[in-house]
Amino acid sequence: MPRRALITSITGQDGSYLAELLLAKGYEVHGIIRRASSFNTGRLEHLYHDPHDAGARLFLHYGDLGCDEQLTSLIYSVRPEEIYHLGAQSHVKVSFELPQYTGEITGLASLRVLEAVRRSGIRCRVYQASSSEMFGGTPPLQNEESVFHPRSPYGVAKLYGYWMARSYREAYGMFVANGILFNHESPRRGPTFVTRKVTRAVAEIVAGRRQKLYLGNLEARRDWGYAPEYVEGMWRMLQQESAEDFVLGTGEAHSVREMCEAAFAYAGLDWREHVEVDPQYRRPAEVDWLCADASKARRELCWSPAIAFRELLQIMVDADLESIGLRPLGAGQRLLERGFAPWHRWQSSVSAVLAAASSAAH
Ligand code: NAP
Ligand code: G4F
Repeated sequence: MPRRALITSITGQDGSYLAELLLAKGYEVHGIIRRASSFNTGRLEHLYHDPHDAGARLFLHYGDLGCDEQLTSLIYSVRPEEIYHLGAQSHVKVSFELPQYTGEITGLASLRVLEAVRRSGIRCRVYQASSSEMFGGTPPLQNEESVFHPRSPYGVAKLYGYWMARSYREAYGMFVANGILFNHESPRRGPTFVTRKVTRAVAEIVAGRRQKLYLGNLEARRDWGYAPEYVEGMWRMLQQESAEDFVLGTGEAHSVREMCEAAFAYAGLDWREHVEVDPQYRRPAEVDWLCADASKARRELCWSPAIAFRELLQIMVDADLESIGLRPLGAGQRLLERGFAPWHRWQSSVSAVLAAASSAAH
């Protein structure tokens, strides 16, 4: 029998990569998607087979994080051995506009998952998608022992989920691991997060479709890594003997300004000619500087990311150029081909990349 996993919100950046990783490892994967009036499964299309096909191992189920009916019934019917709770309203700026909704979907939904598992009596391992946003105003380097000081409704909601995970671990002996992940990006990153906003703009400027890109705070510093490597870390957390919390990040931070400079320069452009500041993209409270100390993950999970900041941007710019019909500049593509075996980007498997990243970490 294949091992079974349930991913809440399989349609997101991480959900889609994780589904791919688990399928490559032989799992049967069940994912929750929410009903939408247009397709929201673009990140999964290359993986999906008709469930009637013999050998189908990916199954999608409608559900919403605002309500536990589907969670409970899936946990009973699927009886997963591992649950990856990834679903969230994950945009920090949006959380200031929708604080109550964010509390409901990003915070309380974690409790819904944990409580559904507890009531089912099924023994399964749970991954809680915690965030470096919980550190907020705490100066770097941040690790598992650092003080939390969230600076947004999103950060506060994530902190609620984090403590619920710990509480269920301590009160009921459940296997619940918090992955405290720093920013991780990819060609599948949502287009309103800053890296993807920049790499898409670079591609469109190269194509002559636009001239300007409007951003908010250029001085904030983030620790940006490559998403497929982070889903490998999530999986490793659930393979440990006991449940613990782990920080994942590269240990290198850059400002939004430096990120623009590097992404535009890769395409032979001067960012200063194209980027303008628009205060509407600023947040009521900013998180100034996040930078991970991931030494515990290195030591105990043998996890260390191979893709660095500039390489990440090269991968993303190449993918965005290709997605609008231009020829990729090639460094991002070559990097993955050379270091990580065949890379097929947006529409197809990254399993080979993950396999190579995993063996590189050992
Ligand atoms: P993402 O791309 O924004 O994906 C979020 C997922 O949640 C999507 O599948 C989305 O569905 C789903 N969702 C949102 N509201 C829902 C609802 N009411 N009911 C059901 N599903 C709902 O996020 P991500 O970057 O993959 O991140 C995955 C998790 O890790 C999130 O919890 C995020 O907060 C956390 N995290 C991310 C990072 C990072 O840098 N990426 C770092 C730390 C923690 P649709 O596709 O239909 O919108
Ligand atoms: O790309 P961002 O929106 O990501 P942010 O706020 O760091 O949150 C992401 O990472 C968290 C982990 O630390 C996750 F938990 C969360 O779910 C999400 O994935 O913004 C990064 C920085 C911020 O300082 C922001 O103020 O970029 C700055 N920024 C400047 N101009 C902008 C913009 N961010 C966005 N989204 N759009 C702008 O125009």
